[in-house]
Amino acid sequence: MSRASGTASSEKATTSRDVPQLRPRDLLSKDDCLEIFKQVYLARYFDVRLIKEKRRGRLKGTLYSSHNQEAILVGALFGLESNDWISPIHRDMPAFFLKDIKGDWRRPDRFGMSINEVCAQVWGKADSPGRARDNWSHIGSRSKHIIHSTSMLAGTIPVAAGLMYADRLNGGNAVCVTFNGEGSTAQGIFHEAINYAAVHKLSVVTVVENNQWAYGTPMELGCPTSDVADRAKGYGIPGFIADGQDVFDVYDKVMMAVEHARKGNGPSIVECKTFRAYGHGDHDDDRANKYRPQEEIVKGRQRDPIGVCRRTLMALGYLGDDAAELYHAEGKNATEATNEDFPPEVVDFLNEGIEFALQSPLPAAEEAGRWVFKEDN
Ligand SMILES: Cc1ncc(C[n+]2csc(CCOP(=O)(O)OP(=O)(O)O)c2C)c(N)n1
Ligand SMILES: [Mg+2]
Repeated sequence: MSRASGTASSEKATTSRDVPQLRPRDLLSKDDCLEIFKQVYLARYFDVRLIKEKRRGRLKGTLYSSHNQEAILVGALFGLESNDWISPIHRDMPAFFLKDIKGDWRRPDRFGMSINEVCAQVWGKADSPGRARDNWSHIGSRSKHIIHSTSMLAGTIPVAAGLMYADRLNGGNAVCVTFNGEGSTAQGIFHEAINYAAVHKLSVVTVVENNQWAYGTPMELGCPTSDVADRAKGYGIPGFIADGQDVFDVYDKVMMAVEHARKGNGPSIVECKTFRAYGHGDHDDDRANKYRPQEEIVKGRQRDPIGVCRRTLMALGYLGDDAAELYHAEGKNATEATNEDFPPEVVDFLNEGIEFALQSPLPAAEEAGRWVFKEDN
């Protein structure tokens, strides 16, 4: 497969377990499917809006865009049980609020972070989960079942393995979905952790967001096989390949992996083929336009996850022509998209989070020395 194509067909799954006749998506209701569509818009709007906020001078820090990769986050998270665990990393910022979001985005008791918490974190404010010690994805929450993200690529997979071992010993039946880039699959800890999980049949689903680039390194210089999922054979576990532009294909493959784990059969790898829309971070945008051929960028972004999802819903009869034409975010960058290109509830939801972050104070200076040593509170 060419690097820029960013697609994969269901038939290419390298697992011995074929796609069942009744796919997991076939059990989704019309409301579920429309909710999934709205969540894809939400993840896109988060990205577009933060880029705009930074350009307007209202936000500092590096942005790691998940533009063009939203279907992976939404598709992988939608079918999880509330108390399942996840471990997002730098390119998965929306995952922190998409977890357990279901149909009620503002439910206070859900197992995911609120949009207020996530925005306060992005803005580095006192009300952020990380209490402004760091910004972006360096957060986690034991109570919300989100493993703390660190910069060490693949570093959360062994944590997930340990966690799932503990969960089993405690009589639980949770699954942990870890998110990783294809670059992280070259790390020693990736192999060690998945091997351990395979030997002990731990419920760890390793989602690999194969966006073809690890910073400035193309896939073929970091991975000797064209499909990361092929590595699963070496651990004796299933390796699924999903079309990362198609939220329903991601949903199917992740749910098959989750089901496999839930039955006590252990871990899987789910490789989602996609393409990184921008630079590694926004500091890298200009360079990425030089080290990646223009044709590759155009091709890799051709199948916008919003458009792929829209067409599926139209084919199912869940979206009529008028409804399908309402919002035009598809294919647009932050410079081109406006609020009118997104459903109003998506815009309102993020507005609330941003307002909260802007009014949240900067942390007090004394905060810096707290929690270095054990404290009572
Ligand atoms: C162990 C380790 N080595 C190197 C880095 C530096 N680094 C940060 S992100 C990155 C590229 C990651 O690429 P990939 O895993 O494909 O994820 P993507 O950014 O494409 O989503 C690198 C090399 C790191 N954070 N950790
Ligand atoms: Mg990558």
